[in-house]
Amino acid sequence: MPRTDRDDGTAVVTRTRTEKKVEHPKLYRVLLHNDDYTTREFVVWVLEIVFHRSELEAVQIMLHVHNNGVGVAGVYPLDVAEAKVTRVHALAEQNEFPLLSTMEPE
Ligand code: TYC
Repeated sequence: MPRTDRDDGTAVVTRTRTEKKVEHPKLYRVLLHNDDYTTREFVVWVLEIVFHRSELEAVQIMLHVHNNGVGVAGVYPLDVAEAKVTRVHALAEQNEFPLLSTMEPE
């Protein structure tokens, strides 16, 4: 650290900031939407497999979506969130359910 000694015996020490502030990647909420056709069991399974939720969390999130129309499955950086939405749609299509997933900035 640069140091300037003064004649009076005191000194000034200056520090330059070398590190940038930590950058927080923008996060996105991945949402599940309610519908009348997808089974509760399938939504719980998707929450366990795609979003790594415990069975209890998965049931709670599924019921929240069922009762409120929409709910948060998880919060992720952009690329991860996009991959989850794509995976939900692929699994829904394979199983012939209309389950909808979208994302929004946190
Ligand atoms: N409403 C569906 C039913 O009663 C269950 C459901 C819950 C569907 C959540 C989609 O994202 C969803 N079978």
